Amino acid sequence: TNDSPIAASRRLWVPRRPAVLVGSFEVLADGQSPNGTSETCDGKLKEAFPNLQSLGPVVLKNKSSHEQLNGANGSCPERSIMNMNGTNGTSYQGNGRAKTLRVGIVLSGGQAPGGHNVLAGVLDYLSERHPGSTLLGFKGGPGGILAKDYMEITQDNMAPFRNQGGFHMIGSGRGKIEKPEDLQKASNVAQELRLDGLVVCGGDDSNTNAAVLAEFFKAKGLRTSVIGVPKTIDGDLKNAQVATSFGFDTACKVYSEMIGNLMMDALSAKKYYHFVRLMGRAASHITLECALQTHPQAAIICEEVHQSNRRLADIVHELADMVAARAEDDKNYGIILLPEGLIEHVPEIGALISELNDLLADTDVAVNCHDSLVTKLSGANLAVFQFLPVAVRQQLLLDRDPHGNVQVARIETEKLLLQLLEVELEKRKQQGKFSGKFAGLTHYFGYEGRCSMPTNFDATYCATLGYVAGVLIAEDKTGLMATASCLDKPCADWSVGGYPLIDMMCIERRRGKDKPVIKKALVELNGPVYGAFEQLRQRWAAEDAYRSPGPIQFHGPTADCANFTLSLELCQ
Ligand code: FBP
Repeated sequence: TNDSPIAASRRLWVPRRPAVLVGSFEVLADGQSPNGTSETCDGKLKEAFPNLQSLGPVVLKNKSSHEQLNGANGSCPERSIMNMNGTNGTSYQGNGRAKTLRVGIVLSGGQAPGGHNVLAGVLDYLSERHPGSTLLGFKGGPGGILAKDYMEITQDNMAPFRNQGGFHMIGSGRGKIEKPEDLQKASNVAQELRLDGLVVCGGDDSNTNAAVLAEFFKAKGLRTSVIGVPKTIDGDLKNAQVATSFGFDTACKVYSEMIGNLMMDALSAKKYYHFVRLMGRAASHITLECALQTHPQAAIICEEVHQSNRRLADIVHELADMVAARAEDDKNYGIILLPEGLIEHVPEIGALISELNDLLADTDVAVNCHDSLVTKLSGANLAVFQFLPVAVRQQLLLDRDPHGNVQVARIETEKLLLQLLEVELEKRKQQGKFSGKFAGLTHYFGYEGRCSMPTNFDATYCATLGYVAGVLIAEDKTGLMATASCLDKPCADWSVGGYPLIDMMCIERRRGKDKPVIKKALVELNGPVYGAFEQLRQRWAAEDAYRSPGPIQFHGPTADCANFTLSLELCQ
C-alpha cells in the first residue's frame, strides 16, 4: 500500500465542529457591514456591483441550544458517514431552499493545506441536511468551469482525501473568469449543470473574481449563488471579518519545523550562515510568523523595507554589521529569514520589475527576444539590471503569472543576498573591519509547505468553512465569503456566518485602470505581531535564542486545535 500509517489514521480523524452547526440553526442578518458606509458606497464599487449592494453579513445561530447533538462542545464524535440519503442527518431548519441541491466547487490558485476538507465540509453539509444533493468538483481550477470539466464528489471518493494535504482530488489552477466571454461561458455551464451554488476557494484575486461572477449571475437572473472561502498560505487574505486564510497555520508550522532543525545544525556545526527564503509573495506574514516561532538572527520584512525605502545595499550593510558583531563573540554562524517577495519591495528592483512588466506586456516585443527588451530599459533600471547576477537577471525575465505578477517563487533572492554579503564582508576584511569567518548556505522553503497534511486547526477550520458555504448556498445567499470567528476559543464556541465580498473591496489602480479588488492584508508595522518581533529581534541577532518547534502534532497536549499561529493569537 502507498498509505503511511499517519495518512491512514488521519483519514479517520473527525474534525470538531462549532456547536452552532450541530442541531438546528437559523441564518440571521448580522447588522450593517462595518465597512459598508464608506467602501460600498464608493461610486465605483456601486457601479461595478449594482446587484450586490443590498447584501449584508449573516450569522448562524442555534435555534435552541438543547437541540445540540452529542459531540458538540469540542468533543470528538465518531464519524458516522452520512450518505446522500441522509439517514443520519438532522432535518434542515433554515429558511432557504429546503430541497436537494446541486453545488459546484473550485479550488483556485496555489495549493494550501486543508483544501480537501473544504470539499468534505460542503459534502457533509449536503449529505446531512439536503439528502439526495449533488456536489460537483471542477477540475484544474477556474479553467475547469470554462471547460465544463468536473467530477461528482461522493462520500466514497471523498474518503481517501479527508484530512490529507494537496488539492489533487480535483486539482487547482491560476486561470481567471474575468473577460465578458468567460463570464458568459461560466454562466452557461452553471445553467447547464443546474447549479444552485458555486463555492470558490481562493485568495484575494480569486475571491475578487468570485464577486464578479456573483454579480454577473445575479444580473442574468441565474439561481446560482457564489460563495467564497479564504485560501492562501501567504496569509494576506484577512481582515476584521476573516481572521486568517486556510493553510497559513500548517505552512508556517512546516517551515518553522525546518528552520528549527537548521538552527540546531547551525548551533552544532558553528560554521554556516543559513539564508532561508520563505514563500509569501506580497506580504511577509509567513516570515514574521516563522521568526516568532524560531528566533533567527535576522528576518527581513518586506513591508518594513518598503516603508523605510531601504535599498539592497542598506539591507546588506545591516546584515554585515550583524555578522561582524557576532564574529566578535566568536559566533560565525546564524540564520537569516527572508520572504520571496523581498525582491519586489527593494525600491530599485521594484522599479526595474515594474518597467520590465510593462515591456513584457507590450506585444511588440517578441517573447523570446529578451536582449532587445533589455535595451529598452531606462538608464537607471538598466544599470540595476546589469548589476544583478546573470541568474537573477534571467529569473526576472521569466513569464508573468496570469495575474501579471513576476514569479517571485522562482527568483533566488537568497543567493543574491548571500553573494552581496560575501562581497561586503570581503571589503570589510580588506579594510581591517572584519576578522571573522563567513560561509553561507542557501535554502528555499516554499512548495514543501503548501501540501502538508493540515494541522488540526486547518483541518477543522476548512471543514467548518465548507459546511458554512453549503449553508449559505441553501439559504440562497450570494456574493458572501464563508467566515468563522472567535478562533481563539474552543472550536465548539466558534461563531460562523457570511460576509459580503464587496465589503472587503477597495478600488486599486491595476495596469492603468481603476479596478475593484479585495484588499491584500500586509504586515501592519504598528500591529501587535510585528510589535512582538520588534521587541525581541536585537536580542535574537546577538544571542543564540533559537527555538525549535518540532513537527506538527496531531494528538496529545500540543496538538489542540486552539494551538494556532502566534500571528492569530496576538491579533485576537
Ligand atoms: P496563492 O496566493 O494562490 O495562494 O499562492 C501563493 C503562493 O504559494 C506564493 O506564496 C507563491 O509565490 C506562489 O503561490 C507560487 O505559485 P506557483 O504555484 O504558480 O508557482
